[in-house]
Amino acid sequence: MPSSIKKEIEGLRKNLRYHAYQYYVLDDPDVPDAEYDRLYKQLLAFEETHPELITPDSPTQRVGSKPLSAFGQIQHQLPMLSLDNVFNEEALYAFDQRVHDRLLHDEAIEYTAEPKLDGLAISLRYEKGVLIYAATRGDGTTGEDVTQNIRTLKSVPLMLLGKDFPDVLEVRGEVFMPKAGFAELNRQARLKEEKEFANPRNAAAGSLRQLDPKITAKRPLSIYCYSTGVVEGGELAGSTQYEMLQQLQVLGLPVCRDIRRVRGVKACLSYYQDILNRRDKLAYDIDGIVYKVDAVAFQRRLGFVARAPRWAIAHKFPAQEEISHILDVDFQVGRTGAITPVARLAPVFVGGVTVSNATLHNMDEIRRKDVRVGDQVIVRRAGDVIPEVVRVVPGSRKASSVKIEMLSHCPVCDSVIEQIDGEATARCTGGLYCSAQRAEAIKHFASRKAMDIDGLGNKLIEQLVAQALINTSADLYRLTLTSLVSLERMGEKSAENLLLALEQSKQPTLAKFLYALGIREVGETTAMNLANAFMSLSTVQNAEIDALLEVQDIGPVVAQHIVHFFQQQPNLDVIDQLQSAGIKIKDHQRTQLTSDINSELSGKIIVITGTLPGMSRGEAKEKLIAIGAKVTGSVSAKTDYLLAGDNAGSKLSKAKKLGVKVINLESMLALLCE
Ligand code: D41
Repeated sequence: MPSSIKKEIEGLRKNLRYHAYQYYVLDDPDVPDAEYDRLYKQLLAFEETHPELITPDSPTQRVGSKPLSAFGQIQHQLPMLSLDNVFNEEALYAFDQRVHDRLLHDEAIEYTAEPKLDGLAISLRYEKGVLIYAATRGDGTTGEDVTQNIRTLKSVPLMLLGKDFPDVLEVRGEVFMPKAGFAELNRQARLKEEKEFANPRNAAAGSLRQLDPKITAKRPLSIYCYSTGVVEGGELAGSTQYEMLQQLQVLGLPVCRDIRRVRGVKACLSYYQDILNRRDKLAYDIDGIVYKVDAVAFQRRLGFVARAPRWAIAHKFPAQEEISHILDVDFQVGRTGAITPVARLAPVFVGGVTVSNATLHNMDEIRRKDVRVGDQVIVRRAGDVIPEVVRVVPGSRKASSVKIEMLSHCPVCDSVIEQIDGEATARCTGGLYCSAQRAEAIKHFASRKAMDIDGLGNKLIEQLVAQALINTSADLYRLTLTSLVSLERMGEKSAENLLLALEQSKQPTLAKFLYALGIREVGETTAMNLANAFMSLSTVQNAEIDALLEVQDIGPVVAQHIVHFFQQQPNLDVIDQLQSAGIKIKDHQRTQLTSDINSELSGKIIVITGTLPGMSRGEAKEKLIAIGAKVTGSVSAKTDYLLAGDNAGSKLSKAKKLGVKVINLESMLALLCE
């Protein structure tokens, strides 16, 4: 019965479109991936037996069969405009002033503030709800026909949802490659010894420019829509940019979720700062913010100059990549002896600060990138990440450039440097004989997430080690006022404060103490898991490999590092000395055993925000992790609870918007015990 089969097929397609929408546009899937795959396979099977019922808008028809020999050209019926830029606050205020002046409007202007994605502008044309073509921006007037490739993006609807759309709807947006997909693509390229892409933007451009859509289909491309072009035979509901975006989303088109409506320049700037602070954590690369006058009526009155609207402006972030050249290479010795080659650079302003050192990571990376002293290089500083040398500027190599070789002996203690087969890292074999390793170990011991010794900064530790006032972390607790004030730039008051901070650090939790020891590969979480599993320092110390392997997230390598650490006599001596100096590890709470606990919050995904009354966020996090909850940084549809304190801001509003349960500290503590 073909007509019932036709119905079945149409039902499946409708279902698949709906699930793709939930997944790609709303980021809120309501069925597991396996269920989607099952429906998809079912549709494939039907279409195989009834090829006459296949339509181009079927979810199975995203990848066309034939590679093109060249891209056709498409004339944009309405030009794709460009955006003017500003690079600082003054210029943004001037833009806002021009808007006020032209509109003869006194009150603060409403803007839609959008992250400015670093991708490629694209125009999608839908006729009667069906995707007809997709074209690149090109010169704004004529672009390339990339329909075959755009159809392979699962987030681009081949058919609009619902019935409420104009006969002709052109949608403009940015095609981009999310950072995670980019990293994975480059990882694959490395494995296959193929050329890597320089950045997500180039990767997106390269992927879209494939003549064979099968290749594009394998690339993790996404799209966010931000505007419309031609609209004929009907209109989009709403009278503002913000409402237009909401309407696009209702029609099934992906819109960036971080877009906000703000009022006045001050609010624009705080949005800018907020996004800049979160830049590293965003799933996509951006190079600034776009502000658009929200009211369409105002947009019409403002109009255009040359090729750019007077009602929109891009506020660029400081560049994260700049060019400098390598003056020299030093080798730094880390806590575990790892030797890191560091490039000394001609100072360059990048990512908002002046950078004169950048890591070269290790010798494998130096060989892979073929970096030499004297080369011009791209330096990258993204957020709080250590600045790195990304690559050599092609064609910049001078005859005078010098190859970089690994040292045979430690630059600090002269011990032999060895490189274990299969490991990228070379290490100084000096162990605690090496003063650099000692200093790094003490820095780690004193750091905030470890013993949290206030006022004991890295420079001070280096000074103390250089003057042989301390050799190990235990020596810290033998420092006296007299020895401290003998140091350069150390006043009596600071010395007293430091001694007080040392005194106050004497009762760490087991997890913090284990972390502070600096065992290789034992980070905060592993330390917490160890504490939960073994309850006391001596049991961790005496644990055998098999017992360690039972602990959550501990594999053979980490287990071996732990056993090895506690076999070294110098390490045991330091632990003894710390205990004699008065370090007393707090009793570990029996109830914290993750597997035993059955709290309402166990296994839940929780975000913490605001100021909690009488407890730091770190402490609250520890308590939650201890009962097996997962604490994450940002609110999404997957978040189970938001623990909100005073002055909670954007996370709270997002949680409310998404319907995430919001609890305060009191109810969290109550739920912990349930
Ligand atoms: O995220 C972007 N890259 C972005 C680009 C955005 N969020 N909005 C944009 N809005 C426009 C106007 C105001 C002209 C519709 C844009 C662009 N244009 C744009 N992208 C490339 C050239 C222009």
